Amino acid sequence: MGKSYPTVSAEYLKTIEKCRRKLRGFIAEKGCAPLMLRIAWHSAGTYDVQTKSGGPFGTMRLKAEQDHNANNGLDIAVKLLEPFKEQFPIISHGDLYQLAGIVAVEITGGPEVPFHPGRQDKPEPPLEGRLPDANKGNDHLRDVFVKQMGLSDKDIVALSGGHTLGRCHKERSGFEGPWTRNPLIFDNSYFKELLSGEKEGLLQLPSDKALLSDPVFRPLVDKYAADEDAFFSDYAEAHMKLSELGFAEA
Ligand code: TBV
Repeated sequence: MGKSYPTVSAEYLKTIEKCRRKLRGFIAEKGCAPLMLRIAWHSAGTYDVQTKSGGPFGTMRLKAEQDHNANNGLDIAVKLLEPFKEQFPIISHGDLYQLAGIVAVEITGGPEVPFHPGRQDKPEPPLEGRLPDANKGNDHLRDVFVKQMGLSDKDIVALSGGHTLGRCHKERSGFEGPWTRNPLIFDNSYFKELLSGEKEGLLQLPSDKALLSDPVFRPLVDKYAADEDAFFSDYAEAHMKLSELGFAEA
């Protein structure tokens, strides 16, 4: 609603498409789709709608932001993407990290998330402490996603399905293990596993389980577990909004 995207040059658009193709091969070959989705999310999720600060503007390139507690391990993602910045220097870090997140979802079997280029990198990292805490419940999730980022309850549940990819690493977050049996496949299995209860070898964080006990979240969990098309459609919309927080506002 009311987004007006910047005009970028024909050369920039062509370079984005080249970079997108190279990213598809690279992310598939390295099996790093989960990490690419996480860097995109931790970049964008720092947006604060009140002060219009933070957001997907390439600041994860700065060591200060990589050193934030929540970002443990994302220095690896920054290093993996640096050769793309060298090969395609006109692409901003902000566009590169968000493009990598969208390609990660696409090549693991998820929906196509629309990508709009033109983010301009910010010089300073956001304040620390804006990303959610996995040990907290639904009030906290709403404080971060709705009050701070300006997203909706539906976006919270849809985006939580991003945990269909990847796993927790003891040395990064203190938690250990994947959410689903195929952490390199993007599907609706996160919701199915959540509903069918805890199992040997799979993980549910306190914040994952909290989705089950909320009167607004729970019906969406049920719906996404039963209807993958509905999940993909809401996920694609929510991911696009996330990737454009603070970008091209009217
Ligand atoms: C990793 C946290 C996408 N998310 C991840 C870890 C943790 C959380 C493990 C890090 C590690 O040890 O390597 C602890 N889960 C949370 C938090 C909450 C939660 C903080 C709080 C309520 N996650 C996410 C969104 C998206 C993701 C919006 C993307 C759209 N996160 C994500 C992936 C991976 C993590 C793909 O946040 C795997 C990375 C909505 C990898 O395998 O390396 C869940 C939500 O519920 C809050």
